[in-house]
Amino acid sequence: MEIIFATGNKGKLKEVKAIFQDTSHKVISLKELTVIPEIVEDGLTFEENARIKAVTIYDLFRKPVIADDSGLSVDQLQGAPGVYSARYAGENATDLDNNKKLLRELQNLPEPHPASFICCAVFYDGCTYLKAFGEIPGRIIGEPRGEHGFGYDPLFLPEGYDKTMAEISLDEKNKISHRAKAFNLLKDIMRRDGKYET
Ligand code: ITT
Repeated sequence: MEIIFATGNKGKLKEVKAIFQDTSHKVISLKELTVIPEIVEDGLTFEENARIKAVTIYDLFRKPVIADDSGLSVDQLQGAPGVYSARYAGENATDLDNNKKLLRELQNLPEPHPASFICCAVFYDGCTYLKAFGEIPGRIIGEPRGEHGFGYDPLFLPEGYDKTMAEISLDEKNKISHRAKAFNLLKDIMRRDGKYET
């Protein structure tokens, strides 16, 4: 079965393609489709936004869709940037802009800066809606380290690790990350649901 992954984020796409590699599903991205639609992510929770992405893309292409909404939740910032993680430093913010803003917000607060990455992954095919969550605890460090991954990875030290999420390989990230947990669980739920061979 071909499944559209409703994302414009190249980093997510690499991770999720690898997670679905051991299934009979072929994950295709929005970029491989002819039209790249604008999706208005105006939900207040990760699940609402993931569902908006999946339903919008299903309505356009009428093919099974997976989507995720994810972000960083920092304890000392009362859960921010949260669902606004992608646009923390403004509407067209780059990863670098967002990372700089995060460091500015934390600079006068005492260390450590506990935080978690959170992901809600969903599947929708016009009749069945399935969802799964994943989370990874860690902390934010004072300066970026590493070249892999995307987003806040260079600033995030997973609990029990001495390397940031940007210093580990994609394979290693896919063993521990919020997204890997959510999509592996989603795969299990899809299998249990019976309709979808994984
Ligand atoms: P799509 O909506 O097109 O999937 P997006 O980047 O806008 O792409 P989100 O709305 O889910 O995705 O926002 C997630 C943001 O949270 C992302 O841009 C990063 O800033 C941050 N984030 C989420 N998962 C991350 C990860 O694994 N590593 C680093 N940062 C992450």
